[in-house]
Order: sequence, then structure tokens, then C-alpha cells
Amino acid sequence: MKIEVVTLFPCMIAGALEFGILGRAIRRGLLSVGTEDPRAHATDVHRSVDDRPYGGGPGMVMRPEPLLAAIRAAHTRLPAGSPRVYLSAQGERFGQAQAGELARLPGLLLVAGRYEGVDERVIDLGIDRELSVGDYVLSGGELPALTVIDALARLLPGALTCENSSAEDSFAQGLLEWPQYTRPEVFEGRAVPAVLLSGDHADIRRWRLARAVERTAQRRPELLGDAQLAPEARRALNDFLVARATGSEDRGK
Ligand code: 21W
Repeated sequence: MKIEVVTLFPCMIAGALEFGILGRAIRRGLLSVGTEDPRAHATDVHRSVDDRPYGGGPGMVMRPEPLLAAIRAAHTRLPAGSPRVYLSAQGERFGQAQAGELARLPGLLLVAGRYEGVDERVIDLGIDRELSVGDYVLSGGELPALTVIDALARLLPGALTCENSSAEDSFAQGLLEWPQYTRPEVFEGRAVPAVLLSGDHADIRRWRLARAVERTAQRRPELLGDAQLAPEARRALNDFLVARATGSEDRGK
């Protein structure tokens, strides 16, 4: 997969791509990420990429000429038909479903804005889709672009090693994670749950699923509505709901 990012801060993108699963996916050639700086397309003596908003108000807006030129330059380096995505708080919410959809594409253009936003005509003329990463205010589109790239990279075939593959945990898909422990067996007076030391793999599996279901019901009950749970997880959820309704679950925490 090939991704291009249009950004006034190319080093911010490049710097984040060196590490972990994402860095390895790039070194292995599963993914390549290029950048295009609108400043390279600014034609005036001051190389300006922003200007004051028509109608007044605080802050600056990204000028259309250098930004659209950068989008077009980057787009020529991608496979024909690659979608041009503007990261913006006005966009459709980016989630795992969007990541799965974008990860199947051969090419993707991401546009990161700065200042108070971009001239609307750039969106009209040079953008196919807008994505938001959530309802909070950031200072630019670079961290959202990196969020999208990181989520996609993990889905590329060969990006995850067996060690960090999630296939083994697929029985708990759609649920929050179960609690995890490593050595030492007792830490500051708190012991690892005995079942995890028992060696009984069926028991451990049931315990993990029960904890995942319990946490999801307590912290993110809305996830249980549309979750397509594995049959085993569905049973664990039913057990949890029955226990809760009959008041027989552990109190506390
Ligand atoms: C933050 C731009 C605030 C503009 C009238 C019209 C990309 C983002 C961003 C940013 C403003 C995403 C204004 C979730 C985000 C991003 C920078 C405010 C004032 N007045 N997802 N516009 N949150 N944010 N503009 O912030 O670029 S995806």
C-alpha cells in the first residue's frame, strides 16, 4: 500500500513512522509513506501558505493555491483512483470499520490541515472524503493522519508477527480486553489471579472471556448492542447478564 500525506510538517510524519509495528511494515515494504509540503508550492516571495479569513475573525486559513497544488502533486505518485481524504473534525468518525475499508486500497492520500482550517474550495475541488478521529479539538491534522496510518498498517497482511497477532484472541472480538499480568506473581501485595497460574487452558479461556464481557458491560455497554459476538462470547454475556439480574455477581471494584 502507498500513502501520501500533504502536510506543513513533514518531519512530524516521518519521525513517527520509524517505530514499532508501523516502522517494521515500512522497512519490510508492505507500506510506503511519502509527504508533500504545500510550502514547496507557494509562489510568492514570502512562501506564504496561510491568509486572513474573508468575513473577518481570528486566526488564519490555509490558502487554496499551494494546498491544491500539493494535493495534485502527491496524487500523481499514487495509483489512479486513490481517494483523497481530508482529516477534519467535520468528517465521518474514523473507526475500525473505516480502517478495514481503507486498508484494502492500493493507495491513499491524506491531507492534514493547520491554522483554523482550509479554504473550502480545496475540499470542493481536491477532496473525496473527510474523516474525524473524535470529538475533541487538536491543533492540526498530522496526529489524525498518523492515527489512520497506524491503524491501517496493522491490518496489512504480514504486518503483525505471530507474537502480536490477534487471531488467537478472536473469540473476544468486539469486546474490551481482559486484564493482563506478567511476573512477578505477587506485586506490592497484589497476586495474579490463581486461574492464570493453573495451566488449565480451557479454564483460562473462560475466565478471560468472562472478564472481557464484564468490563464491556460495565464500561462500554453500547459496544454490546452491535457486536457480532462469537458463540462462546455470547454465552459468557448471557451468563453475566443473568448473574447481574439475579444479584449474584461479586460486589465491589
Ligand atoms: C482545530 C482546525 C480547530 C480548526 C470557523 C470555522 C483533523 C481534528 C483535526 C483544528 C479548528 C480531527 C473555525 C478531531 C480535530 C484538525 C485542527 C477550529 C475554527 N471557525 N479530528 N472554523 N479533532 N484539527 N477552526 O481537531 O485538523 S481530524
